[in-house]
This record gives sequence, C-alpha cells and structure tokens, in this order.
Amino acid sequence: MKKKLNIAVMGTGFMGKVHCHMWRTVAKIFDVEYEPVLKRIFGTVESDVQAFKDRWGFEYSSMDWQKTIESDDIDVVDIVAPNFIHKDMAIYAAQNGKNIVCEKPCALTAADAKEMADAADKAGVLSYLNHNYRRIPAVSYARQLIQDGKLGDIYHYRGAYLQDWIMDPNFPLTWHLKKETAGGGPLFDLGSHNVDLARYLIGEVDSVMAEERTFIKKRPLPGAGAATFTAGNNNSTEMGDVTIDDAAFLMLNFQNGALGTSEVTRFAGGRRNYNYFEVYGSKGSLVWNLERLNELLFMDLTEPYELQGFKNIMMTAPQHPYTGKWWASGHLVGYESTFVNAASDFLTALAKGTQVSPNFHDGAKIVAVLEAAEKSAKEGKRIKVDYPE
Ligand code: SOE
Repeated sequence: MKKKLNIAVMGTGFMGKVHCHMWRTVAKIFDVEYEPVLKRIFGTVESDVQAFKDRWGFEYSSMDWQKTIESDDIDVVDIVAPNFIHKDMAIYAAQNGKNIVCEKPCALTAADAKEMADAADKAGVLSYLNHNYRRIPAVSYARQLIQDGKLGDIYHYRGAYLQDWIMDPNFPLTWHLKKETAGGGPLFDLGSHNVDLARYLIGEVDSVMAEERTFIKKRPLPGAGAATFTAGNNNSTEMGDVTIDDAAFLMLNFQNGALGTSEVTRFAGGRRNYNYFEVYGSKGSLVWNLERLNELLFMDLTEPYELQGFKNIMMTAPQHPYTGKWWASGHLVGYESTFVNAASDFLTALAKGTQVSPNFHDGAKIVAVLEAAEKSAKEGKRIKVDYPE
C-alpha cells in the first residue's frame, strides 16, 4: 500500500494542467512509495479554479494562496504560478514545513532564488526546481555518455531554444512580457532551460558575453479575449511597454575550459518549441532536438575515419534512462512523460531523505548566469558570473 501524499497545486494555467497529469500518473508508472493526492488547487480566476477542481478531482479550491499553503493537510506545495510569485510562495511553504516543487525560472533574481534555497534548507524541506528536459531519456543518456568518457574532453556546447509564439505584434502584453513579473523574456523562460542543460551536461559557467534584442517594444494591453499561446485574439487598443528581451544570444565560457553558445528567441518563425543542443568532444559528438525527443545522434570518433558518421539512436530500449518503466521496448514517450519522470525522482528523494536536482541552489546559479548575460548585453563586455554565496 502506497503512502498518500497531499499536493497543493498553485496555479491553473498550462503548467497547472501538466503538473496535475504528472501527479496523477507517477505512481502508476513508477514504483514509488507515495501515491500523490490532488488535494487543493489555488487560482486567481474563480471560474477557472472551479473548473480545474472539477476536471481534476481536487478536494478543495481556493483563491487565497497563503491559506492553501499553510493547510495542515498539505505535504507538497507545487508552484506553477507566474515567476514573480515563486519566491513568496516558496518561502512561505518552507516556513510552513512543506516540501516544494517549483516551475522554472526559479526567481526574478539570483539573490531571491538563494533566499528560497536558504529557507528550504533552514526548514529541512525538499526543494525541486522543474527543469523537466533533463528527464528526457535521450538527454539523461547524453549525460551518461559524457560522464562515461565516451565524448572524451569536451570542447563545445551549442544550445538553442527557439519559439515563435509572440511574433504577431497584436499578441497582448501578458505577464510573460514584463520584467517585474517574468524576470526576463526568452532569456529567463528558455535560457533558464538552456543554461540548466549546459550545467547538467558540461559544467559550471565562468563568464558570459551576450546580446539581447526587443523587436516589438509596445503591445496591446490584454483585453477580454487575450490568450497566452494563441496570438491575434486580443481586442484591446490600449498599448503598453514591453520591458523584456524578445531574443538573447549568449557565448558561454565554462569553468572546465569548454566554449559554448546559447541562442534563445521567440522570433524564430516556424520553430514552435525547438530546444536543441550539440556537444562536441575529443572522442565523440552528440546532437539532440526536443522536436524529435526520442532520438539521440551520436558520432563515435574512435571508429575508423571511413566508417564514421552520426548514428541515430532511438531512446526506446529498456536500458535507457526511465524508458523501461514506460511502454514495451521500441515505443515512444512524449512531452508529458518528462514531468512524470521528474516527479518519480522527486518522490524517491523524499522517501530516501536525499536531495534532488536541480533544486533552488541550482536555480540561484542558473539565474546568476542569466543576470550575467543581461549585464553583458547592457555593458557590451564579457561578465564573470557572480554566484550567490
Ligand atoms: C513557454 O515559452 C514555455 O511553456 C516555457 O515556459 C516552458 O518552460 C517550455 O518548456 C515550453 O515553452
């Protein structure tokens, strides 16, 4: 019999939906000790909260985030609310002795993320920052190959995360496009993923050189028809200032001597969710792309030169990370499974009393790299990353 673990989901948006699916599925696929229960849902729009509660079968709904977090019946607070509120919710959860799952980016500043990490440490609760792409079998396996020395010495990381969902100038000025609510544009939203993967695969970043661009500087304020992921259905004529980047290109110097790049943009037409990396080492190379997430390209430079070429490995063997728990060998997994894999690692760490990564300390380091990029773009020079102590 699995132990019940009561979850408070703190948001009813896109990520709220993905996380509900994750909590519902994890104990069915993985042999974890806990059975998550969707206990409480928090949201800011009454009709959405009610609809969410009914659809997912939550026991309680509320529009009061403090009351939701502090409820005695909650074991895990799952923060899927906009970036600006992560810090307050996480610190409050820690102070109330709750374990925490939080969507990325961790916080608006590295200092805020560090405060979250310290609060979790002080309270002795588990923090997990959801950079789900680490949990894709191909990405996890890429790290294994690098750590097993299959790529030899690492020379290059070439990362990109390209989207196109705000190219329409009529796309409304949602919280994603304001510094005070989002922290940054694609630099924070997508760059946090890219930097997380860079740290996971290659190592810590030492310094950054960057350029940022905002192509559309004013947008209509959200009207009644405003939607987050579909452009064009906004009926407001009043305009407001966009205060974040629309694109950022980074050059990364790693502490281990590797040289990397990271391109993030929401203005790459046709690239709907193109999260991509290449890693080049002395003995081999790797290429991966979210839009073909079950495939990993591997080039083995130790083979005779005339036989060399990228081979496309399908990540569907039971030996690949996470895969054996899913479907029969050869069957594909999708976006939603990355979250379920993450929840499995979180629940295992909770049962064993160990840490899980990335956590809020990792979050503080990631945001420190993003802040260095912002500073570099502003000052036009290379910036050494100032990691919070
Ligand atoms: C929107 O840009 C978004 O949902 C990001 O916020 C996620 O982190 C990314 O995984 C997909 O795109």
